Amino acid sequence: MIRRRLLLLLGVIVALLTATGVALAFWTTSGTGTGSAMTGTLASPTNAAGVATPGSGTVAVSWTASAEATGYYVTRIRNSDSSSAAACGTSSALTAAGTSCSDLAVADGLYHYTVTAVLASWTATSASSANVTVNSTRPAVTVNQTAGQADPTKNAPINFTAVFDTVVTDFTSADVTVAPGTATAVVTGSGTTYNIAVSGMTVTGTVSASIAANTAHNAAGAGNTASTSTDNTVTYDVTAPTAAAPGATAAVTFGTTPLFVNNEVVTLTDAATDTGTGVASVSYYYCTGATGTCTSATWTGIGTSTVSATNFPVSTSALAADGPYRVVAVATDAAGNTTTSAATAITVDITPPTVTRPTVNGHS
Ligand SMILES: [Ca+2]
Ligand SMILES: [Ca+2]
Repeated sequence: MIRRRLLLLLGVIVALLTATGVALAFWTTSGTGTGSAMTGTLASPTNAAGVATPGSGTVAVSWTASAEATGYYVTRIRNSDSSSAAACGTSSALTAAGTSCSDLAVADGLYHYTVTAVLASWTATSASSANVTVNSTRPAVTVNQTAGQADPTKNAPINFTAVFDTVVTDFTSADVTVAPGTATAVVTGSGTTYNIAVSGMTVTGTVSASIAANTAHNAAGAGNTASTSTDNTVTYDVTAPTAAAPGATAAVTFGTTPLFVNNEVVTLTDAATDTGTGVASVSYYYCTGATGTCTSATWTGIGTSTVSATNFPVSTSALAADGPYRVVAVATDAAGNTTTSAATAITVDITPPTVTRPTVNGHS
């Protein structure tokens, strides 16, 4: 009978030791006299929860306090293998005082959390939180000038292409950073690929487009990383070159204006300049006659030079007939802006004077 009672008692003790969520109290005493002690039960924390920040390894863990607890420690359990790890930098030896903490640098995976209340040597552990998915993957995006976009260009809009490595759901025109500050972007497209049309530039300069971090989000809510680019700048040039009236020289010349050219090759030059993309070429044209306008409607081409170092020289013997001419230069910059110079007057006289045999006393 005594043995049976002992076994029963042992059974009760084992049951108490293995019960979850119930704390065990203990105390020691020595000496004599009287004293008092309180006993009670340390309740488990409740409402343990974890919320992962999309695109990061951070989980915000929270719980409802246990009345008698002096601190808490948090345990992260990986669902795939039930492995446990100390979370939030807490442990039984290093408890947290509040009712929330951040669990940092958590590897991607599916987890749940428990929170353990501590009072002296008492502990009481919460029920598991709901599952928490940690996924630190963020959308990456490239921005480059669109294939076929002229660079340099004098035309707007200037087009760029944004390509995300995963579908984003909330990418808008407001998410694009453009330069110069006067420019605006209009985004079209969906899914992973978008066109960014930039316009509103008022001066010659460099136009660029980029996307700051965390402006567009994937379906899980993770914000993008800042855009990267191979070439996201386009030179915008709306400043026409300057072009003076062309110079004209020949091996034998007399005077300057009008230039007298005695059946010589004429070399035309122009010290054209340009702000923005630089002078790409100078073309020369002539119109016959001493006066009147000389435009593309009436002129005849002489030639084109791209040699800026020597002021775009073109040599010609095209001015073959006697008479007055006007020669103009048309300077074109690398973006296609053009300027037509004032005219330089040239007089061509390739007909030698006729000489009559002189007569002496009526005899030749
Ligand atoms: Ca470029
Ligand atoms: Ca220019």
